[in-house]
Amino acid sequence: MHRVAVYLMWIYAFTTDPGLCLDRNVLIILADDFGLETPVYNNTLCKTPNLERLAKRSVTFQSAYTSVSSCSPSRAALLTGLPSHENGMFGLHHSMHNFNSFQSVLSLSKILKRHKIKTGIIGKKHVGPRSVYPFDFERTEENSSILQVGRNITRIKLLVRHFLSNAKSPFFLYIGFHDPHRCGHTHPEYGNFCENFGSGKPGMGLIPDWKPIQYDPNTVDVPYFMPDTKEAREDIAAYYTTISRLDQVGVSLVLDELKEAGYENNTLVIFTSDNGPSFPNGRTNVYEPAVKEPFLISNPFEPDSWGKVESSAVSLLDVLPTVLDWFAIKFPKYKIFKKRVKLTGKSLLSFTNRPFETTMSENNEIYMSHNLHEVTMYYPMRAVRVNDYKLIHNLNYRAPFPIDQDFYLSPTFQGILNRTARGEPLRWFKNLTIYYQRPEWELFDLKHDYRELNNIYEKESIKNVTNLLKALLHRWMQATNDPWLCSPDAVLEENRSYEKPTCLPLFNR
Ligand SMILES: [Ca+2]
Repeated sequence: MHRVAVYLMWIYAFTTDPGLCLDRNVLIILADDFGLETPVYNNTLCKTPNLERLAKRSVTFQSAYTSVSSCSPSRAALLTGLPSHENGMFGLHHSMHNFNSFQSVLSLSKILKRHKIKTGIIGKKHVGPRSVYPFDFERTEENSSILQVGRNITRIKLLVRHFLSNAKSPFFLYIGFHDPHRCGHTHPEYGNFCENFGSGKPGMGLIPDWKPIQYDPNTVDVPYFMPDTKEAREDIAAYYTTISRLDQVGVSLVLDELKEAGYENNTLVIFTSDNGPSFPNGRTNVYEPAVKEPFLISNPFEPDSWGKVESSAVSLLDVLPTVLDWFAIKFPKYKIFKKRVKLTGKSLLSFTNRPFETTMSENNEIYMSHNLHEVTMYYPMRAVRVNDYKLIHNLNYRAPFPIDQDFYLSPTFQGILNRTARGEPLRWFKNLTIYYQRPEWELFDLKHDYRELNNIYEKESIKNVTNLLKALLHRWMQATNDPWLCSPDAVLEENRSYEKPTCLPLFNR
């Protein structure tokens, strides 16, 4: 459909209902534990031709960050616009971890349903309770096999087709792929990244729409945060193969279904990942490989913005404001535990509306809030990134940094453990002592130290920068009603005679 025709439809929608934009839809494609291993982000070895195709219709954000590098907390943050410490999803949702968002939280799907926008979720949900995250159409791990709805791309294609054939504008469809999440912990029979699931090899089943791309471990790109060892290279090669499944469905099949159903020209498409890959410095950290995400926004009404590469820093906390802005819905006023909820993210539509302006540069702060991953992994961290500086506050720095079960069993981490035990060279940029034992505060100059190795927190000559970042972080924690506001050396009191939240000292240093 031509752009003029689309605009006429848009104007018509405003004429009939000045409150909402009802002629349009949103499709969110969320990868699981996917980093920047794609030519869209300058890794030319890992082939993702369909993501590149989407990038040609999108604004590509070079500095997009998740607010927390853990599956359930990240998804909850994306769907509520609130950091994990505010929405209550402190760690993983499933099994004995049992984390849930607070009952009073208003999620994106709940808000959209109130406005009669049809909502659908296919694939990995991993958030709860259901009353907070209701969808009209749900095919997730709660009522299906996660491998079937999250990794079997033919099955996903048919589910998308089913949803679209029964939908009419406006709708909101959220597809949560399980690729390229690790698999060795739960389904080792399919390989470390489920790279053999549906491959057609004996006993692996066959996904008709998938043509696996195989990689030679000797020729993969070993990023700086990985050990350059045989086992790590094999891990990366398997990860690449699983990315080929994500690419072939995530962009190709799903977008083809959208086009076939006639919604290509009025659907905002957002592609991103919940958190970075399960590698060292990756998932469960707040270092760059953990929190930096692929992030594409395709606005069908603004073809002039297609192919644009944007350097402004953005957050997955911006997704909810962006979607509400797209539908012209105001964020509802509400409270959690009698505290007013305020969004700290912003709509990103202006990046797609004004292609040749540098926008939002005045608001370039990115915040992160991590608490747990698995229930045993209490390691709260708060971080702020402003321009080239990133400040990390490790609240539980007195304990060693915890390792999750999934990553522990990975060939990469087992290799680090075994080589450490045998006293062999790690061929890694850190060692386990550095990895486990972290100082309370870390400050990095990302421009000159992108590997985040040189902690300049104590550097006198930049004390003004340090103090500014600390003040910004504290202000954000206050604004988002952070229960950890006074940790680790004071107790937050806000009842009895304390009218305002007050930090009372513990004298525990
Ligand atoms: Ca994840």
